[in-house]
Amino acid sequence: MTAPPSLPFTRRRERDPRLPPGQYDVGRDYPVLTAEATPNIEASTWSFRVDGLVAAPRTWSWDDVHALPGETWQGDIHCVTTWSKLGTSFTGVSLDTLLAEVDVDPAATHVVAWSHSGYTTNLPLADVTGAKAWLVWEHEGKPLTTEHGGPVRMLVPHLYFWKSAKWVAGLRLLDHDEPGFWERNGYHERGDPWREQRYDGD
Ligand SMILES: Nc1nc2c(c(=O)[nH]1)N[C@H]1C(S)=C(S)[C@@H](COP(=O)(O)O)O[C@H]1N2
Ligand SMILES: [Mo]
Repeated sequence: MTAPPSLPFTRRRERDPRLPPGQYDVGRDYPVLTAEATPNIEASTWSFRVDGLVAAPRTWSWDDVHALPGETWQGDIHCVTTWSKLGTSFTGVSLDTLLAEVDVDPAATHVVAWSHSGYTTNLPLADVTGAKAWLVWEHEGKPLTTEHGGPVRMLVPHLYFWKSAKWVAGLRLLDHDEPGFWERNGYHERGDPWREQRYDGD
């Protein structure tokens, strides 16, 4: 018996293992997705507040967050509308660093992030601690543009990108879950792209 001829032309190109199910590589593009009107916030007036279940609320200015140890994150981001941007980077400060400066009540289980523009999104506290979430002001070495959330946005890259609030203004610590803007409009409470948690009930 002779071996059957190999048919290399029938081999499918392998899917990039960095792509979660149902996602495609958007390439160099970086789409803008904004539900509200894009606000114009100056770095000099931007602030970030942590309140709710903390011993005392705390507010940081642009200069305050820049005085903290900075970090550059490299990896992939995934939008629920199915584009992913692979191998990108953002620079800012870890939420661990900020939360270490407030006394978090052990009863806190969830957070709501809100934006200067009124957008909100909810997350389990465990999804914004343990080196998983940042406040960022640079994208690929350049200042974050206004349409992408500048001067400062959240970055929670292990969840769908709607959890990464642009023009972020604060984080409220809660002892219960409280749906944010998209979560009240049919999107999943957690939004793990590897489990394809796009919509409520997925
Ligand atoms: N304030 C605010 N943040 C937001 C959004 C928004 O509409 N408003 N959209 C979310 C969604 S759905 C995505 S995919 C990303 C888009 O970020 P980009 O416009 O920088 O690509 O921001 C998230 N953060
Ligand atoms: Mo999105």
